[in-house]
Amino acid sequence: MVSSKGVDYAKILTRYDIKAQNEASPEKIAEKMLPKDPALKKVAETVVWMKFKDVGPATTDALKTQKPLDVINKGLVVGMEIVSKLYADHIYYLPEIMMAAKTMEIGIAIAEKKIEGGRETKGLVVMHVAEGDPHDIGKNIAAVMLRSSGYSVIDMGKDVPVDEVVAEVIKAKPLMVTGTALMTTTMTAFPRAAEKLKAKKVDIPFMAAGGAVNRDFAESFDMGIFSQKAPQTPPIADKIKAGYGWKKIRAEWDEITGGA
Ligand code: B12
Repeated sequence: MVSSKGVDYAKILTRYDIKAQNEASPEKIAEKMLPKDPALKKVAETVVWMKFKDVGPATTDALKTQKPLDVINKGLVVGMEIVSKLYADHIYYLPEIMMAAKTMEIGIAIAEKKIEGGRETKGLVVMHVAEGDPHDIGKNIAAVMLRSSGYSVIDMGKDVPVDEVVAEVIKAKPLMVTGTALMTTTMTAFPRAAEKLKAKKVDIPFMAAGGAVNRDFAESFDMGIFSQKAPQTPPIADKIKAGYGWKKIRAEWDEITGGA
């Protein structure tokens, strides 16, 4: 009879994914991604550790030495990126994501008030999250970026039916329309909306964004252009304001955005 005595099961049945997770503490993961600047680091940390009460003072402090947009992009948003990584590694779950997002929003509201200019609008952008999709955190960040760069935004919110998007674009006549989809089941709303707009002779760039979308998909339908990260949106909008159509944006996408 075969005996199992003396067998070291750790050498036979090793779950390398679990082993890696156990070795990586959230503090170690965060440390690698946190900003180097001490004030921005403090801001990002309040998001990572969901410190509602500390985010205000940390943001106000950072604003003494950093530009408001840097406090948002290099502090608060970096904190949220770390939270997304912790979620992907199964260290954080949805409650932490929601609390971190709330913390980030408190900080954004403070930093946003310090952004100068933007009184005279450069143009109008209609933004929405795809029909059936509740994920609006990324869209809200992109809206802040656009507003702070001097654009007016009509924010239609989340889970917006295709026909409502079409009606709003026809009524408001924006420079461009943006759509966010984080679910593979909802991103198909964009080509449907673009098709309906085309039928009404509307020919403006339709920016498809959000985790479910990639450049190939965004450029697979007429009018579709891609933006991967919220801060890429203002430079694209500036080109549209300068007269670029969706075909030219696609052709010069790498130069405009500095690559993905
Ligand atoms: C938070 C969250 C939720 C929250 C959303 C709260 C909210 N108000 O947004 C809640 C709890 C409601 C939720 C629900 C669901 N969720 Co969810 N959720 C997430 C989670 C964990 C984080 C998303 C997030 O906010 N990230 C942080 C932000 C900052 O990142 P972001 O949105 O990607 O935005 C960045 C870019 O994409 C881009 N961007 C985004 N929008 C825009 C717009 C413009 C114009 C530009 C330029 C850029 C841009 O810029 C941002 C930063 O630079 C993701 C997992 C993940 N890792 O993505 C799952 C995830 C998106 N959810 C998922 C699912 C399946 C669901 C549910 C169906 C779960 C369920 N079974 O019930 C439900 C939806 C039910 C429904 N139909 O109503 C899946 C989608 C899978 C898929 N491929 O289809 C994911 C990927 C989780 C997973 N791995 O399975 N969810």
